[in-house]
Amino acid sequence: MFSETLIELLKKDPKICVLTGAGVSAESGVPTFRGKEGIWKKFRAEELATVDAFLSNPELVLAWYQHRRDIIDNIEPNPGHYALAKMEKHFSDFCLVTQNVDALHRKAGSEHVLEVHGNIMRNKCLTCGKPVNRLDFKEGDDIPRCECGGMIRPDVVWFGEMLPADVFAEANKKSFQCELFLSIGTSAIVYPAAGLPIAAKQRGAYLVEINVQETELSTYADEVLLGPSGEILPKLLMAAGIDI
Ligand code: BV8
Ligand code: ZN
Repeated sequence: MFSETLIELLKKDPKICVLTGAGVSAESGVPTFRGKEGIWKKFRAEELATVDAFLSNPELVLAWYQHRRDIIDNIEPNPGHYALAKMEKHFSDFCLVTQNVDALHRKAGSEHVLEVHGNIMRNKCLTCGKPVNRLDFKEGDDIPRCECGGMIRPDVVWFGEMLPADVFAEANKKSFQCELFLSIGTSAIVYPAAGLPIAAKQRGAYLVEINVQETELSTYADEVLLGPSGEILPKLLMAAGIDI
């Protein structure tokens, strides 16, 4: 299942950078974005995850995020999340970058998580950017407002918005320096995050993709491991002699 190259590399305590997407949370019950059961099946991403969508229909956008928070509140990390938390402790130079906004990596024990698309459990004021804690929005509620009068929105990166500069700069740096890059559970089509595995490969990293199906990245990867990340990651650690 795993190449000798990958197992030998893992045994050398390489610098590792990991990019995760919605696929790593799928086995926990979080619907992915673009799969058949994807949360975006009714709407296109651009109809919901944009500032324009929020300005034109804040109730719909807030209700959609509330729906996602309700799902996330009732689920647990899966063995894939736990394996990544174990890797963070085992390897001396390990960087976890996630596009996910579900906070499941932290819940599984990962301590340093680069959330390049934000976090659905955090909110902020659309006008002044003031951070606002938990926001529970029920249909019919007024749009929550900041003291400055601005509307409160989820602290996630919408399409057309910049990624948090400091977080993405660290992710970029780590992907340039790593010797092994794992792209896990992502369709690898949303930029600039999707550029990280490519940058790593261009600088000589060994690029491994873990997914249940091929993606745009597959032809570029040195190794494609087809299967659910919750099954593959624990097996990979065991094959490398890392107790999980
Ligand atoms: C930016 C947060 C510019 C919110 C998200 C045209 C119009 C507008 C923009 C663009 C355009 N063309 C290009 C762009 C840029 C755009 C972009 O890349 N669009 C794509 C769609 C073409 N990017 C942006 O807009 C970014 N900002 O470019 O700003 C700029 C520059 C300078 C100055 C100012 C501005 C912002 C991108 C961030 C958008 N926010 N989410 C929210 O969550 O609601 S994106 C959203 O997609 C999520 O974050 C998600 O993480 C991300 C990627 O999706 P995936 O995680 O990959 O999920 P997906 O369902 O696609 O795939 C799941 C995979 O898992 C599948 O491959 C599946 O096979 C696999 N899988 C399933 N089960 C398992 C599994 N794998 C393993 N195990 C399993 N069990
Ligand atoms: Zn404000």
